Amino acid sequence: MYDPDLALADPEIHALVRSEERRQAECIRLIPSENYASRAVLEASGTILTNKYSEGYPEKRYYQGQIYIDAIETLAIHRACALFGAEHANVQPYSGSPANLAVYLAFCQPGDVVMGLSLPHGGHLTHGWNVSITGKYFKSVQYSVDPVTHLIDYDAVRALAKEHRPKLLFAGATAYPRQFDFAAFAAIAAEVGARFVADIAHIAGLVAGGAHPSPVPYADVVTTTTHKTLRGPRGGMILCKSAFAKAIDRAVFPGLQGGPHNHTTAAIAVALREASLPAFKVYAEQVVKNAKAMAEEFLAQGLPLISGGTDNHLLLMDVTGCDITGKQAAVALESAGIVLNYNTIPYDPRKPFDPSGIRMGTPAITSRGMREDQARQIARWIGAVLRASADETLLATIRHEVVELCRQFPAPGIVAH
Ligand code: DSN
Repeated sequence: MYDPDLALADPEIHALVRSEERRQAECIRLIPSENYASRAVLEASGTILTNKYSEGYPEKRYYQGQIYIDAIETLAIHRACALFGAEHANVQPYSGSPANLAVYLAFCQPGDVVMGLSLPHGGHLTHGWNVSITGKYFKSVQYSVDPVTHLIDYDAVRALAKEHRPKLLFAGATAYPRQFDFAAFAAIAAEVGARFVADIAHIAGLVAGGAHPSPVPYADVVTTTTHKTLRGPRGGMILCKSAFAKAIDRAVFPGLQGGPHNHTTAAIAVALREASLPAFKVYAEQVVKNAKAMAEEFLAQGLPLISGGTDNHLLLMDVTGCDITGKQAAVALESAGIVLNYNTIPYDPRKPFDPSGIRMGTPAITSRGMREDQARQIARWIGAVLRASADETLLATIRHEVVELCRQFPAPGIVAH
């Protein structure tokens, strides 16, 4: 039987994967939702488990041949519950958006009122933003951050919730550099009879490692992706109280999805095991230390950070004071080997496709073993680029220094070729 490896079977795709591998190895990855999965996680997600269909749940499947798949999914569920102290876990959502959609399906009817942080203020599309199905099929009420402090104003959230009485109250963000007061959200949800949903996609690794308070004691449901700070494969997970287990499981399957991606489930199980080890706690704490070190360096350079700093893995900067837009900044920084994304800032006068801000985070550099000194150096490079983004010589010099730094800190999961 002819069964060649990728290099032989498809040289074009093989070459592109190798090039992407080199790019990931040789640039500084600051996109806060990205990370480097370990070799073990990558290996699990590249296995023959991809060949198997397994609609249903362990010991309740619609296809035969599940002896090992059941064992793998059961391990993943137990590890998720143990790591986060949850009563129930569903590890089948394909990613964060399907995980959130399953929560709507479990608890809402179309047209019900739901409430979340608005996208331009750092929320997520699936927390009810108008272009998302969650903003189209449900009556979405969006809360904002305070115009001066850029922090969530819990009194304002309470007032809005009392006015609109949502069925679901989401806490969670893609661009909020501060901690969430999950107890406050739970109290507001209880006052208005809402289910409290904490979407911890960005901070799951910090929660697992004890570097951010956990919502699990407070939230009815916790959703997350598995590939950001948690450092697993691309996937999703829902944690909930036992009382909601049946509703959540039925919403994921058969409500929303077909067969689970078993190779991903196995890789999630591996990542959850890794996250339970002492080294992961050190990593999670260092992610925050590195972000704070970057913030200090930016502030020392007079570069303004939204909310004045960070408590987590993420920083959001208004770059317009450097006479540059967010997009121009992101493009110039990529030329210098520093990859981040342009982002709206709260109350941004500019459009989302070329907003005022850049968003950056420290999970990936921390996974490479970089610490505060490297974080400060990266912040100095960013400052230099923002002040002279058209200086090709400067960009090339920094690019060279970035590659040197990256060589000193090999990325997990990437084999040198
Ligand atoms: N795309 C993710 C992020 O970058 O934050 C959110 O889903």
